[in-house]
Amino acid sequence: MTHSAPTGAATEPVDDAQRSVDAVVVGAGFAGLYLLHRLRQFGFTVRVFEAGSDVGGTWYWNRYPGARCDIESMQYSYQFSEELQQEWTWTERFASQPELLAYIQHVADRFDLRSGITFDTMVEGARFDDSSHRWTITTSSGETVSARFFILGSGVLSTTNTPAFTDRDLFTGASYHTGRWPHHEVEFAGQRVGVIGTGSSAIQSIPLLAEQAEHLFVFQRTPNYVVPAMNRPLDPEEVRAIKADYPAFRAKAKERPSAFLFPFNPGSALEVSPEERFERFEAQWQIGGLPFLGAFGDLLLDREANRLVTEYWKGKIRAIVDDPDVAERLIPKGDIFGGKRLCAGTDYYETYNRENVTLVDLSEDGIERFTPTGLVAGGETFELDAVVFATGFDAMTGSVVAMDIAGPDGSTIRERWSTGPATYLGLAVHGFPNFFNTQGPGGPGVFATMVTGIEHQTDWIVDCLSWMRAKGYTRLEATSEAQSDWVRTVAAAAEPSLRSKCDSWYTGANIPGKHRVFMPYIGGFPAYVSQCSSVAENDYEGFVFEALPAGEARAGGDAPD
Ligand code: NA7
Repeated sequence: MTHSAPTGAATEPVDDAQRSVDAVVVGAGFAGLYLLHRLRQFGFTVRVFEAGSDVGGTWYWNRYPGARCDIESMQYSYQFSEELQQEWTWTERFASQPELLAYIQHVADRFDLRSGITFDTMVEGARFDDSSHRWTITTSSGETVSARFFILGSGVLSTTNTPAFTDRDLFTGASYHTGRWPHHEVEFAGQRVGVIGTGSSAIQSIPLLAEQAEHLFVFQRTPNYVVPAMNRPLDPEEVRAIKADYPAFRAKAKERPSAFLFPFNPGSALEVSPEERFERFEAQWQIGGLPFLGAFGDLLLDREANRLVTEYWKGKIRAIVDDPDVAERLIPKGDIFGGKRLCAGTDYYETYNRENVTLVDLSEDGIERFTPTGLVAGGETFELDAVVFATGFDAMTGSVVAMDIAGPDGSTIRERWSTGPATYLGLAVHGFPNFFNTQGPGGPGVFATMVTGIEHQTDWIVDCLSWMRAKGYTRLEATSEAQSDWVRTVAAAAEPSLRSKCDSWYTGANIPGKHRVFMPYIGGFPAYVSQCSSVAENDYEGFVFEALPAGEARAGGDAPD
């Protein structure tokens, strides 16, 4: 974790042309960068605002020890440029955060994207004006920009959640959030370290923190299901084989519901003998990571199938963890296997066999309060030098409602979504013209390989804008009916899945007071693509379009033809 990000770009004085553009984009992660590139390719003028000092999004902020992607690097990468995918060489099956960040920085440089990005600047508000069909966007630096279109690439997991623990501010030791990790090396040697949370971020960091700390206390409210990632260096032969026809490999992946190729058996776990079932689980276990869920097609659809995989998994954990009492505390009680995103770890359970690691069970009482030198939980006081909050994110909606985004009647998305997010295709929101969100609620999000989903949504948005420009339209808005239909489609897709029956960040259950609804569309990537295509082919059915009188504005704002 020695990589230090360069500052994204020098802040140039802003000229008039930059105060009025076709599109303002929020975020310079995978989504924002591709939006910028694609919009420029089609002749739209763009400003991107990014809170961080460099590109990278998730991979800029999440620098905690062990941070790594759980989707294979050959698939978790852009495919819009054959040259790019040929020239970049991934070194590991699952890329580490430094490698992912280096890749994103390479993309920004290769396609000259930094010149379109204003770093260290947050978009605070946006207001749509119906007389000009334009958004006025305000930023944390006090800048105001006018844009025909306002597009978010602000991230699914970017608004961190730090629970309001009693007296948290009294703690005088060091504290960190995994999602806002410092850019310098953090030293834990000789320290008593507490990690709060046992989600994916904690699971990746705990084994490495345990190696450094004098003693590591893991404060666990709910145990998670973790399978071994089986990460390894990539074999140059396997890379060569994929690169020999990368487009065909990508096309095959896009036929899968998750837009991700992995060994998958569509059969039922209930229709095979116990021996065959065990062998199948064992084979997928050895493959490692999320593909474990591909052992049978009904693991997340049928409670009995889910119980069987849980039993197999419990046997594994009990065999790894030496202390039977600790092992039982690490096993979720009654939760659906894979209901929360399955975690892929490396030496996670083995870490609990170390003498310097203590698992603290918060399931009964939670953390009572912080003190200047530690915290109190279960009536016991823990003296700590440092605390790592691995407490997750206000997922999917957090980064959207953090901004004051107001439609023509002054109402905000924050208000509209207080009873749950509603979108059309996950891309547009009724009442908010010329506004698009990427990877938000109602879209496939993390249920399809993120970068693939981003490319699809971006292409769709830019095609739509180009179509509007050709037709002379200056305003589009999703109809209330189309949005309601889509909300029903999203709910219907979620209904058969056991995932929709769980408390997780998918349902907003991790944030106190957040409206509970299963937010992503899990009907599968091919079904999503087909719905988006059919809308586009039918002249963007479900949207209404308007044009300002000729002379008042050209479609697409200031874009050249
Ligand atoms: P997660 O998966 O949301 O995990 C957050 C963890 O923090 C989880 O174990 C929570 O326990 C715990 N938590 C949250 N609030 C509290 C309080 N108040 N007290 C104790 N423990 C708490 O976030 P991650 O960053 O690990 O991963 C997010 C995604 O990033 C992941 O799914 C991958 O897609 C990548 P809980 O389960 O709520 O009881």
